[in-house]
Amino acid sequence: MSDRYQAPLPHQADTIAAIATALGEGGISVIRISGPKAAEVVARGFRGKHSLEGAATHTAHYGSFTDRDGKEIDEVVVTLFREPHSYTGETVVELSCHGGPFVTRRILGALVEAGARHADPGEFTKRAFLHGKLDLAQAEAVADLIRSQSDLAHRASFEQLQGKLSSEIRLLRDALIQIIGLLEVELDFVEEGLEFVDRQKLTNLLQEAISKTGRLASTFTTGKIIRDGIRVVLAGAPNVGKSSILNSLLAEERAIVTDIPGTTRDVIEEGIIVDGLAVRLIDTAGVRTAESIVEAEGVRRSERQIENCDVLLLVLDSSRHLEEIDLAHSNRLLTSLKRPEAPCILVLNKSDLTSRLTSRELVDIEAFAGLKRITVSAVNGHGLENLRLALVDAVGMRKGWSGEGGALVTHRRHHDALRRAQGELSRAMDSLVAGASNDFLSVDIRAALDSLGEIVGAVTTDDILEDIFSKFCIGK
Ligand SMILES: Nc1nc2c(ncn2[C@@H]2O[C@H](COP(=O)(O)OP(=O)(O)OP(=O)(O)O)[C@@H](O)[C@H]2O)c(=O)[nH]1
Ligand SMILES: [Mg+2]
Repeated sequence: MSDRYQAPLPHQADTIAAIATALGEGGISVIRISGPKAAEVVARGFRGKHSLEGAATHTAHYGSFTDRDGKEIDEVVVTLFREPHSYTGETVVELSCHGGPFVTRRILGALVEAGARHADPGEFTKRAFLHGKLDLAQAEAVADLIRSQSDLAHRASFEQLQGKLSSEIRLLRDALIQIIGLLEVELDFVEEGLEFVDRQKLTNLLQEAISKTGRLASTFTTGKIIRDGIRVVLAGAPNVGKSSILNSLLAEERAIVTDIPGTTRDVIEEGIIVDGLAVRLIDTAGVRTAESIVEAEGVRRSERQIENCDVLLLVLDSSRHLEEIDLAHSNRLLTSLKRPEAPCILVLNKSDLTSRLTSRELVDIEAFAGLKRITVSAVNGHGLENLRLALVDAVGMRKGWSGEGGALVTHRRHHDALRRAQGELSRAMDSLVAGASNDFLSVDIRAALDSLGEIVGAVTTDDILEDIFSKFCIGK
């Protein structure tokens, strides 16, 4: 089996260019050029002390950059990385100019006129993968690292970029290759009726591979939360103080608050960080029998948010008794929660006012049975810290994730491949127990080897690559 994906050879690739920094006004912008003619293409417009074409790798050169007619566009610094010692593995030039969109685009335009092609999204990283600079899991980590918004997400993506997941996959694949080796050696002697691989040893090796694969796949529960953060929906009857709680948690007056029921009509979403974890807070319209079309749409939107949230905060106003209508709302909200595993917390707001909503009243309500209760005041801040911690607790992340120990699976693609491999290995185990022949076993173990190979890109298809790299930004 070939162990590296054979794509159209990047050696025959053309030279690509793209703006690598975010487009906007800033100190500098960087344009990245990669390909066999990178130095040549840049040299057409570069006017410096020395010629770029003869320059050594890992050198920086100051000069000006001109358009095709020799008109100067800007002062630039170009850094040259000669093949294979670069991000992509090809010759790469990074051209820094003044950070304005107009100037940057003009230089990019001049580079294209000089023979470069506009890069596709993720094409630099794709080339890095095709040249073996990164494996596929590491390439995916590049996009995650760029997008990370919390300490944990950053650490998880950085570890993946450094190869922590890849090396665990490699160990697993090596173990499978060892088993296949044992089975195939024996196959050579089958005609002589020899069986010299101890079945018990084979069972143990296979069992170990199954457990390790399963254990790695199960880290996805944590990994998904770390990478994507948690979605927390604030829901409840009108006027209970949902928007006020959102504002207090954000420490800014983001949502409009009034004493008129039905103030919030659309969904408001903002992010905070709790214990290093990204939390998306979603404020919704108070659910009631919507009187106007606008409100009715707001209510529908709230319900849609609740359907796919990670934690539901059901807010009640503790300064008044529960009424029939509150119960009807709460029940309706709780039934919108399509994922029964998503935890729901009862938030008793307005604790600064005289409490009328007694525990007694709540205990009797069946729909609230077993729900965690937190008393807060959006006005004086009482209980808000508890609420913040309860969010992290609710998704099982109170102790956090230390980054120590084994690798973490943060992508559904990796998780699915691991589960597939686990299934294939379990099938092989069944065959082993049933006394099936070695080639029978080998087929399933090879399939598992391929499934694991998909994670790091040792086995892949153009479709998988297209799917992964098209999600990158241009210039990455
Ligand atoms: N005393 C007191 N008043 C509060 C508290 N939280 C909110 N309020 C008041 O309750 C009223 C409604 O607050 P909102 O935050 O707009 O309530 P909401 O649940 O978002 O209401 P809708 O958007 O209409 O569904 C406002 O007058 C707030 O000032 C609180 O903790 N204590
Ligand atoms: Mg509101």
